[in-house]
Amino acid sequence: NGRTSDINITTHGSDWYWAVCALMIVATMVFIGLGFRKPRTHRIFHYITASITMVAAIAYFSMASNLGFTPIQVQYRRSDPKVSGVFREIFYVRYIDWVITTPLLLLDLLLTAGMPWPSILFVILVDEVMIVTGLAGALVVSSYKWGYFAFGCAALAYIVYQLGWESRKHANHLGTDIGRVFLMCGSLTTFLWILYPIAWGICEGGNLIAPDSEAAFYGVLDVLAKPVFGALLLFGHRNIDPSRLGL
Ligand code: RET
Repeated sequence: NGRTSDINITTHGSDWYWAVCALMIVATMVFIGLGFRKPRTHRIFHYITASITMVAAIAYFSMASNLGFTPIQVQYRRSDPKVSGVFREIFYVRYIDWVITTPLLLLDLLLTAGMPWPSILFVILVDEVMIVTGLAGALVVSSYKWGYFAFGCAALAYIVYQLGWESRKHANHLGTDIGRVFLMCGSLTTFLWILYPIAWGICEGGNLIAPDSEAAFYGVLDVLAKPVFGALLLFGHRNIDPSRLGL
């Protein structure tokens, strides 16, 4: 069945990944359907949000099928680098998902706050740095992986500052209704995004929990950060004209 590592998901992990995959497909269809009930000029947040769950559905299809991973040596000893050791299944496909979807999540939030394009582009660039350092760290065997992790955490700190301070103030200036959607979706995002490096630390980083537990941890986070976040965001936008955001 294509297994080439010692520590893998079981059928329980796979079933859970299938369930999340199905949920992402349903969410994508609902978000697109809701968009079609609006005039073309009012669909921007539906398109962005549906793209996020669409990409996630394919990532979850891959992981449920036990694809999109590479075996990475864990329990590595610098004193004896040739020791064959144990290999853990590391799903690099997560990072392909995140490198596409986290900029779209930030676009949802920063457009809601009416932020100027140069600010949006820089936050997105920092976000790409965060995801790529996370991938590099996950693939590195030695303890240098924690160096990459530290760069990623610094990038996340900048994103949290932009969401919690600059963008929140900007959203409040545009009106109390816009301020309220931003506060709700921005707070949810800040809270959830801080949990991702914790999951990474005990899965890809420290190999402290099994891949099935990893599936549960990241799966719950992704359901809250994508379909639940998207539903709240689109609901919050129901009475907001995009022209007020310069869109
Ligand atoms: C990594 C490891 C490096 C340090 C940090 C990370 C943060 C990742 C985040 C991911 C968010 C993903 C989302 C996916 C969509 O559902 C890459 C784990 C800080 C915040 C929201």
